Amino acid sequence: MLRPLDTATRETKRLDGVWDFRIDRAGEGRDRSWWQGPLPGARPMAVPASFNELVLDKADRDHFGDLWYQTRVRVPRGWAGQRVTLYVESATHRATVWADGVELGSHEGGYLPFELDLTEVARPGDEVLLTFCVNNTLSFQSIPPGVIETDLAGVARQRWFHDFANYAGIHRSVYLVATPHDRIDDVTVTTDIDGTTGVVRLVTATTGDGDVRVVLRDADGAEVAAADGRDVALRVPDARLWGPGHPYLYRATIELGRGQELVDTYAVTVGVRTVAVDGARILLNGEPVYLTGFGMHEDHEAIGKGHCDALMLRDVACLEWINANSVRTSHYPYSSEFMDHCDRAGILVIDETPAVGMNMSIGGGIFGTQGYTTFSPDTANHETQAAHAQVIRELVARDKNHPSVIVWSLANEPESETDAAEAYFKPLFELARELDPTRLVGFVNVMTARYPDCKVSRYADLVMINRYYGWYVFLGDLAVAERALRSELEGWASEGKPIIVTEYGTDTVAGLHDLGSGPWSEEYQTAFLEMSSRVLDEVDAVVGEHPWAFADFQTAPGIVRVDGNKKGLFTRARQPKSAAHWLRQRWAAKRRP
Ligand code: GCB
Repeated sequence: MLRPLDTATRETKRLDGVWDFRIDRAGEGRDRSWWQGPLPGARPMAVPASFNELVLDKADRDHFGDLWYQTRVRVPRGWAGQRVTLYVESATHRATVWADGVELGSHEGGYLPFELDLTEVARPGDEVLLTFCVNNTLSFQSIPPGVIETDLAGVARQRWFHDFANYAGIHRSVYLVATPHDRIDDVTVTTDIDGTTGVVRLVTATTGDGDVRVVLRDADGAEVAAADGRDVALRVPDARLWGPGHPYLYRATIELGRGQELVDTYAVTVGVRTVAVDGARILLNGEPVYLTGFGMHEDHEAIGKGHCDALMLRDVACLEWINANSVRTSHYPYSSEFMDHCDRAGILVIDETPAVGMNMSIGGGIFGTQGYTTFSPDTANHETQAAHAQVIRELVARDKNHPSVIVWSLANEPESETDAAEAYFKPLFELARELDPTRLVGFVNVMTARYPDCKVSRYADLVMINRYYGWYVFLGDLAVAERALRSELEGWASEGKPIIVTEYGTDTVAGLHDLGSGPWSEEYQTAFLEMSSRVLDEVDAVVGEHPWAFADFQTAPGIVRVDGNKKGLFTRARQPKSAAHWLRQRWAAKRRP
């Protein structure tokens, strides 16, 4: 499946805007076949956006179950004879779609795209009525997991275990796409470096026969290499490499032809770079790299997890201002626009699946048993593992051509100290490596599976750990926290793998100042970062630091969450807290050769 793109043989029409919407409080829409005509009782809803932020009634906002979306769209009349599809970038957490009452299909998983064929239904020049039934419930068989429980008052409630709001809706763009019936179906780019020559391998899958021609052009549009075939290795003498500070992008055009006829054409950007592990170092283009940056969230006031180019660029501007060279897409795949930007800007990405909250000793970021066993026939089981494998497949399929992606993160803070966890994760590591042998594979280890108790990290190419010494543990006692952090990092370092500390931080209320540097104050956040940074600098195996988090974000209500999680270095409105200025200086120094 290829992303929508306008080319000489392809056209796209973006369907974003105000759609009709209805929250199915009574769960009646499926029985009443709401896809068969105009949605009864509809109200307006923005696409893309999280519906939760645009409805003010609490019961609506917290609704779990079905959400109905509908729009009427005219299929361009010039599309006759083409294959017409609907490409949905994100419907959280699953959706079924109808066109003029005909069911097109369904997709499970809220953060990755899917494509449905509506060639048979769409009549070029006519309108078609599109109806989406989006469903936002979480269960132990979904990724991420959740459970519906009945409270003391007998009311059913959706519970989830991850520490961010369970925003839902159509979160990214929806496209109508016209492609030829015989077409380019998939393109896989991998790159290597041979002396000063870049080697770009391009594997093209097509439906229908024909000849494939690949042309690689530099950033000025000049042809630098070309070859014929479905599996070609292009050699680029004196290649300009891709990396932070020099995000040079080539562009490959792929043409499927028959004689003089151009059957289909598609294009992808190409960054020539290699990534490898050498002992306890990560090598980018053969040189050691040190990651500065954050785990983030797609999270903004009023639109929740809805994608917005302007807000994305504001995030990116903050990343540049603070001298970050990397991010982790905690805790789910981010929009393709964001991934494109990371390619353009030279930001390294740890690309994470939505597998977060698979640990029944933590809930919403807080340690404490959740009343379930993580891995069992009734909780995370074979079905969950199959859903997890599927998101890994879909993530790699979507993001495999982004030079910015250097690590696949299979999960955030799952249970990893038990035999059951090992049995669950081992095949997932094997799958990820089989799908993509060119990148590093890891997962993010939690504090309850400290060194040397973890049984999953042995399958990873690198160690990624979240540690809260000085916050959840040893709150307010940074001297003891420092000893504990050092001792644990030294333990992990003895494994001989590179370590990235993917989370460490303190909740910090912007504007709260304290001469005594007490917890929650801006002074404490800075003191905590000074302490942690001192330790990270002492341990050679540490090759990356991602303080938690980039910005404050919304969570479920909780007794340690005041209008959300406040561990941001930036506020939710993307203004720096004092510690951000300190970090900016530190990272400026790290950038110097
Ligand atoms: C974690 C989680 C993250 C939470 C954070 C916290 O370990 O990975 O999702 O938001 O802790 O602030 O508690």
